[in-house]
Amino acid sequence: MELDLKNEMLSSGISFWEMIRPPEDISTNGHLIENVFNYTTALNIFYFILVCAGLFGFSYFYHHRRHPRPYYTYGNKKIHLMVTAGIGLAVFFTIDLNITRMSNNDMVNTFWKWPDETKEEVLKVEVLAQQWMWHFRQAGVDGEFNSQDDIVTAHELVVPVDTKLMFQIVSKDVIHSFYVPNARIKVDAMPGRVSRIWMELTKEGTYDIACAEMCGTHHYLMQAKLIVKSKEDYESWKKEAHKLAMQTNDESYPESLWGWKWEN
Ligand SMILES: [Cu+2]
Repeated sequence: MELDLKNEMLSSGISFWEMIRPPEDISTNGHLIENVFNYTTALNIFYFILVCAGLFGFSYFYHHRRHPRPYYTYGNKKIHLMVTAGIGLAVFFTIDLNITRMSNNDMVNTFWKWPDETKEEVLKVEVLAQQWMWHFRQAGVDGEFNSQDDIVTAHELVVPVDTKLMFQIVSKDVIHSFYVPNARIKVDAMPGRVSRIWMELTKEGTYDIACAEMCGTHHYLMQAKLIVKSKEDYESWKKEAHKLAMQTNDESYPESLWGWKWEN
C-alpha cells in the first residue's frame, strides 16, 4: 500500500504535500471557510495534546511503583468538580461558541449578502442535479430562463472570471449536494425546493464540481467540470452557445424546459 502510494507520487511527479493539501482556493470568500476550518483543527489539536498529557502524565506519576498505596476517588470533591467544569467551559467557549460566532458572521456578512444585479455584473445559473449527473442552464441573450435561447449544458459549466455567480439549485430525484472544492462551497440540492448560493472566482482554468451527498450507487460518478474563462473568451463562447441553442433547443419538447422562472 505504501509502495503503491510512493509509485503513484513518483509517476505523477507530485509531492506528498500536494497530494494531501486542500485544492487551490480560487474564490473571493473561500478563505472565510478555511479560517473556521483551521481554527477548529488548531484548537482540537491543542485540547487533544492537553488530554494526552493528562492521560499519560497521570499514568506515569500514579504508576504502582511510584505510588504503591492506591488512592480511591469518586471525583466529587469541590476541586474535581471545578476542574471538570473549567475544562468543559473552556472547550465550549473557545471551540463551540466561537465557531458559531465566526460562521454566523460569515453567513450574515458575506454568504447571505446577495449580489445586487442593479449595481454589479452578475451571472445567474440554474443547476439541476439528478442521479447521476449535473445540468446547468444560463438564461442566454434574452435574460429569461426557460426560453429557446437558454444555454444548457451537461457535465460542464462555463463561467467568466471575476464575476459574481448566483446559483439556484434543485434536484430531480434524491438529495444531492452541489460542491465546488476550489471555492470551498457546498450546498444541498433537494427535490421540490430551490437552494441558493453565490460565489466569485478569480482564476481561469478547469476545476472540479462534485456531488457531496451519497445519492446512490453511482454517486462517485457524479462530477462535472467548472471552466472559468476570461471575460472575452466567455463572451465568444456564449455567442457560439447561443447559435447552437437556437438551432437545437426544441421548445415543443417539454422535458427540455426543466428550468424555472428565477426566484428573487
Ligand atoms: Cu449526487
